[in-house]
Amino acid sequence: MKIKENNRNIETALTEICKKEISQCSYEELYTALLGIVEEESKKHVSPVKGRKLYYISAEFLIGKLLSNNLINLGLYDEVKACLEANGKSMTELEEIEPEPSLGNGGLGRLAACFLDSLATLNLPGDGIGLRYHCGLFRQKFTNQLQKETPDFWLGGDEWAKKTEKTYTVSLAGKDYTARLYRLAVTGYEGRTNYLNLFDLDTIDESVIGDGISFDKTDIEKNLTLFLYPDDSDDEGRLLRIYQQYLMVSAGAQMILEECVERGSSLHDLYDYAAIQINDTHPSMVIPELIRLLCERGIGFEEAAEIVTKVCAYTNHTILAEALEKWPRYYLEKVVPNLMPIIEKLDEMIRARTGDRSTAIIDDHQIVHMAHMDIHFTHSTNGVAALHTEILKNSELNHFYRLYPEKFNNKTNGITFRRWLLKCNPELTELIESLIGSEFKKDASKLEKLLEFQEDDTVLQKLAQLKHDNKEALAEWLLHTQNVAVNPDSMFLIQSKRLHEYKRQQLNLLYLIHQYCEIKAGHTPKTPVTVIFGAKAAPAYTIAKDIIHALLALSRVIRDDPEVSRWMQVVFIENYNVTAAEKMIPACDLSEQISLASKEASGTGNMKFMLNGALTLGTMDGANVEIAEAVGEDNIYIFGQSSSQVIRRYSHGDYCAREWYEVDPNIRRAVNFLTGEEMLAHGSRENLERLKNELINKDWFQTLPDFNAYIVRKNQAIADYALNPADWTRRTLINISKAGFFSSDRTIAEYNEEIWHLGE
Ligand code: 26Q
Repeated sequence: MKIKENNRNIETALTEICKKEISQCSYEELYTALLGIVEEESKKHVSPVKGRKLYYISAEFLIGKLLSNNLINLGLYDEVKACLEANGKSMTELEEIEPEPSLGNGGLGRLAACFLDSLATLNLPGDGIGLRYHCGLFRQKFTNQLQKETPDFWLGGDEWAKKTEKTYTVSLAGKDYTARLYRLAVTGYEGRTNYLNLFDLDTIDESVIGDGISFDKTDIEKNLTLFLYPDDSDDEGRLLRIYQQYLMVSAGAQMILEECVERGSSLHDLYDYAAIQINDTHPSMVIPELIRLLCERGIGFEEAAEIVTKVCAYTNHTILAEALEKWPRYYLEKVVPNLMPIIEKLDEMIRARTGDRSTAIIDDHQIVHMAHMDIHFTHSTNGVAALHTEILKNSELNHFYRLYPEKFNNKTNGITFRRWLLKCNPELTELIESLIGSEFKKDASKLEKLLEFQEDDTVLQKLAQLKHDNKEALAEWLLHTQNVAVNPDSMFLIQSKRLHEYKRQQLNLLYLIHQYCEIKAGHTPKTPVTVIFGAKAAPAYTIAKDIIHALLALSRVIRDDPEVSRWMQVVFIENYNVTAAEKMIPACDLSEQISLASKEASGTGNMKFMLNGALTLGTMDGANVEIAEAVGEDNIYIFGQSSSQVIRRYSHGDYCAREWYEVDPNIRRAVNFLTGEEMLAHGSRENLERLKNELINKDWFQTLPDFNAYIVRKNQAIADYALNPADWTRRTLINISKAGFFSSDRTIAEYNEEIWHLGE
């Protein structure tokens, strides 16, 4: 279908493909037809690779729905939308047909998706390599105020990722399996087309899934790519993770070498053809695998290790000890017997290089540390926000930093403005364009031009109206998808992200209980608020699930109490995903980024909310620090302990939650409420008691010391919003205008200049 060249418009193309009038077509037919049109159009932007090409290997790519995004990037969106509307069809309804690809979990996966968009937009040759999970991350359902996991069968029907004839043999536990390549075109905004390469086995059998998301974990021929991060609370689950990882890296490494050889590489010069970015430790086995493949092709071990070190770079996304992958040696001996001798040799090389056992690849307890292998055998280790990189250098990875100061660098995360502004907030995009032109779409720093309009009442009024419209749209979506009615005239406070104790949804919970008690005592807030959560908890993460339970129970307590519900409503969105985020973010007034300082490596939701005109209530953590610097202290609400205070408290080991509980009546009242009669009327005693005990006896993420500061700051934000709305809007304008730095185009340009050197 050659649309532009043949001068045929979308209308003719659609009618021709569907063989009937558009008004007579079902949405399914239109979706299929448009998918074909996008495919043809994106092929036109494929161009041969010269010089170095990037391979971004990641266990997750949280790409979101693709139709509208691709149409925007190809410059077809407006035409398609107008054409549909002229024929009585709605773009919104069409979008609902598309299942959301379930290929990621949270930040790290979404970042990978933003990066693919920016690479293609900046005309850089860069592909993704990952896995084609059949059910991906679970679908979240709430029953009796508890999270239940069900499989998300997102595949089937028309798919963006096309099956290819390319296969690679991968040996798992000594047995050969055939990995098949699926390819998904990644369109750039007025840029080139790259690919996301996803591997799968032909033998996967969805019928082995039993109750919920349970399945026989041992039958890898049938289950290997069924789910993303299968439950790793037992040995079998952990082994399955390693099987998955090796399928991805072995097939990926073979594909990379094949492509480079086809383009003329002798493999000795691999560096001139490939740059490989290892997205956290999940793809770390690509290092020994590439060495193995190079040796098989006649290169000596030492040279192979050198080539791989030059080609590969590693990104660290977390400092939480439990997320740093380390595997007992016997796991690897079982799953990847071919790699173990190579990992041993690498370990020996490091023993010869340094006597510091804390940087060993295989430690004295026969545990293999994936991150250690990454740092030793790549040329670059980067953190994802300035503070995070400093913490890596000065504490978490200090011994490595001393060995290789030149390897450490920072790349503050970013988000693609195409999805997180153009796609999710077309009204704001239009307003910005009417004020400063369209350059900001490809050069985000141009948003600063908006500062000129700080005192322009007409602009501020338009901005306020637009926020209100977006809140009405979210209210309608909530009614339609979640069956809850919310008041768009209230202030919208949103905390949406994975459920984890370090992100401290429990701090928000305690605040809400506090407010409930205050309202009951006659102290009403300055304006009604709607507090919206979106979060999935890992299936085996008990306390995280208890926090969800408590929030759902509290939501009912409030709903059933007219005295309180006039002022406060709590909504927990079921199955939070990219699609939900696109509805929520443009409607937010106050963005909650309240992780314990030092724990959130960067955060990227914080950037999305800022770009869409929310103010941030946050701790000095991750990229919040850089957001605060960009907007200035008057335009953000910061509270809580600093990262150095937190780190000190951990190192002294002298934090005692119970002491805080015992001396502070506010804390005691809120924590005790968890198992009071109101909550027990809607929640389960077992879950609520467990959470209460956790807070009093452990509180590993120091919720209680930040509690009072959080209350004060949050109530200040609510009062400012209520009492001085014009000034609030002015401050949201400042946030939007300062969001340019957080474009993933800037991040990718930095990776390219300092790590990849693509196309050279
Ligand atoms: C590791 C071992 C065993 C089981 C699971 C894991 C595991 C799985 C997923 C460890 C980490 C992840 C995902 C991490 C993640 O999403 N990190 C986020 O990355 C974002 C992008 O850089 C940052 O903005 C967030 O701050 C960070 O939390």
